[in-house]
Parts: sequence; structure tokens; C-alpha cells
Amino acid sequence: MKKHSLSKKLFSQAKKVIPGGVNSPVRAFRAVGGNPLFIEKAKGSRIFDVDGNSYIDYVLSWGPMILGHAHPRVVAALKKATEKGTSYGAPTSLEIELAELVLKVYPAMDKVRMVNSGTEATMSAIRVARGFTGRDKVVKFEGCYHGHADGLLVKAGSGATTFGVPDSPGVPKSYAQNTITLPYNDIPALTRMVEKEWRKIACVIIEPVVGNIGCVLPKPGFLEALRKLTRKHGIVLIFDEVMTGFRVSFGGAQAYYGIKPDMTCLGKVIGGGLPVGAYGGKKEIMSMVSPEGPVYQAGTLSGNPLAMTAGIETIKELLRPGLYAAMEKRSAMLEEGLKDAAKRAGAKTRFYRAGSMFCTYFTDTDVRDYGTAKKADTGKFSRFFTGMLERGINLAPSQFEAGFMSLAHTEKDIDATVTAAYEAIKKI
Ligand code: KE4
Repeated sequence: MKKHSLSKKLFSQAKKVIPGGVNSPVRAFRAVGGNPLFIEKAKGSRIFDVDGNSYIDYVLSWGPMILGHAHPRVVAALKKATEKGTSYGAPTSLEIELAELVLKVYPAMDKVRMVNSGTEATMSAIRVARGFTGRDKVVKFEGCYHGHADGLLVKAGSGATTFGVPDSPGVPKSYAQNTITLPYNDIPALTRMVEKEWRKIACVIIEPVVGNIGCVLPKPGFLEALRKLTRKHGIVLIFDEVMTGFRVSFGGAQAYYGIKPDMTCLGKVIGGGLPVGAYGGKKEIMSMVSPEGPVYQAGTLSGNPLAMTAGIETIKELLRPGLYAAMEKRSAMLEEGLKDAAKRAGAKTRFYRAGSMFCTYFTDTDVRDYGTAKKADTGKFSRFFTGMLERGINLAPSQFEAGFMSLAHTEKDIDATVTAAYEAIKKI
């Protein structure tokens, strides 16, 4: 049994000064029981807790650490950048460099604005879509999580689902009234709603692959139908690629599925582990954004030089030939291994993957939306999670989250993960 005495001590200290002892709810292990690990450091595919235990890490800071932790190229660049100051509140060439890189990889966008989180990106994109169309309503899908902006905490996923508050207290009814939620992958429901309400709908925002109820894939034709319907009625289609960007493929889900959204939100990977979010779109939409246009959006640390540096180095590293092929190979190896381990251990599971994001559900039902995801056996997942942690494997502490692969994970790491999974599943 691993020792966790210092993590336990720190957690009780943290709870005295921070709500729930954490700065983001899913970190508190509430869904899986036990105390959260307090982390000392991380390197490559591994993360080390304050009690000296080490784990192969598939959380990767919830997606950003696609190169692996503390990549030498990123660390060296950050050290140099820090010596030049940490923030100026004035434009720098770094912001142009990251914007140009992002626009090259996401050609559906003509312009992009940097912010500090995925929440800011989606919140701002929706404001711009409302400003551009003059309409108020927003369509989202049950279980999709787009950050914690008021109007989006309606039937939301991720921690909101984990803690059973998909419609959070504190969100005024008047906000929620402008949010229409539909079942994911349900084309008839989508068509009925849009054909009826399109005159009031400013935008549809979607996770093109849902990473916040585990991992749910769009069924064939769903994204195409969404694109066609929104184009027909002048509704802004926003792809929330905060998680899927650079993850499902280098060009995100939009490249993978060949759909051109009107706006895209990014985050996580483009900050290389530092706080960065971004939203962008066609020039006629983005010309609405202040100071070019009338829709206001601002941020003291937007385009922060350290965050830009980490993002630039991460994306430049990802541009190197063959990296995505290598990541695909390892992700496929993990998929095969985990499926086989569950079968050998005699457990009913479903495994879904899009590029290097994935999820194992403890269920014998195909998972294709919020309703079917919620049928998973969260008790079994919790025992699996704890068993994997005890065997040195760090998974997301909730059935309703995705796992991530990095370029630092070796075949040895994957073999160890599969062995641990067989033993952990056997025990639950
Ligand atoms: P942030 O505000 O947390 O940077 O991004 C919000 C967000 C927006 N859109 C998508 C598709 C997202 O997945 C997220 C954030 N993802 C969660 C993980 N499910 C972040 C982890 C957390 O809340 O601590």
C-alpha cells in the first residue's frame, strides 16, 4: 500500500483556506473517495506526489501536457522568457507568433483572440456570436461542458455532472432561459428545435467529440447535419475544441471530421500548461470584437508572454514530422490493451477513443450521449480508479472525464498500465 500521509496532512490544511481544499472541484477526488494526491513534481509521462510515490499520468493536467510534463524545450524557453519579465500589459511579437501558428493549423479561423482559460474563450465567443447575429439564444448539448460561464452551466458535464449540479445554483433563471439544451447525437431533435426557433438562435456550441461525460463520439452524419442546419439559418456554429484541439488530431476535430465551424474555441494544449484560452473565427465575425468592433472583451493577462512562449514551443514541437503517428500508435496500443484486459478480467466495459483522448466506461450499454453515459457503474469505476492509483497509474478521478496520452508515454508505460488494469478490474 502506498503511503499518503503528507498528502492527507496538506489536504486538511488546504480545506481550512480553500473551498473543498482545491482550486478546481474535480481535483478533490469526491467522485472516487479518498484524499487527493498533492503533487510535488512531474516529468515526461510521470507525476510524483509529496509522499514520494510516482505514477504514470493519463490526466496530463486535463489535456495540456501533450508533450509530457516539463518538456526540456518548453522549460528552457520559459526560463529565458522569465528573465525578460513576466507580463507587460502591452502587445508583444509572441502574440503574433502564436496567433499565426494557430491560424495555420485551424484555417477555418481568419482571426483569433487570446484569453486566459477555456471558460473565457467560450463565454467570449458566445457574446460575439450574439453581437454578430443580434439574436439571444444559445444551443448546447446535454453533458457537454464549456467551462463555468453562467449561461453554460445548464445540463453541463465534467465536474458539474460528477457533483450532480449540471444546473448550478447561482445561475439566474433569466440566464438559463436563453440556453436551449438538446440530446447529443439526436439529429431529429436538433432539426425540430432549429427549424422552429432559428430566428432567436445566435449560436450552437458543441464539443465535436465530447470529453466531459467521459469520451463520446459524434455518430456519422451528426456534425454534418449540424453544419448544414446552422448555415441554412445564419446561426453561428462554435466548435469548442478546448479539449479536442491538437488532441483528436493536429487540426482538432474539425480537421478529423472535415467540418468548418464559424468559430473555434481552443485552450489547454495551446498554453503548454500555462493559462491560455483562445477564440476565433471568420473575419466578418471577429471584426465585431473590440477595439475593432463594438463587442467588448478584455483581460489583464491575455497574451501573457510566458504563456505565449509555452504555447509556441509546444505547437512548434508538435509540428515535427511523425509525432502524431507515434501518438496514434501508442493510443491504439493502450486501447487494445485495456479492452483485452477488461475482457480477460471478465468485466463489461465500453472503451471509446478519438485520437489521443479516451475513456473506459463500466457499462454494457453503448455510450452515445449523456443519458447512456450516466448508466455507467460509477461505483465500479471508483474501485477501478483506486486500484489503478495503488498500482501507480493516475487516471482522471471521475467516470465522466476523458484520459489523455502524451508523446512521453513509452510502450513500457503502456504495458505496465495494461497489467495494472487487468489486476485492478479483476479485484472490483
Ligand atoms: P477552463 O476554463 O477549465 O480552462 O476550460 C473550460 C473547458 C471548456 N471546454 C471544454 C471542452 C473543456 O473540457 C473545458 C475544461 N475541461 C475540464 C476537464 N473536463 C477542466 C478540468 C477542471 O475543471 O478542473
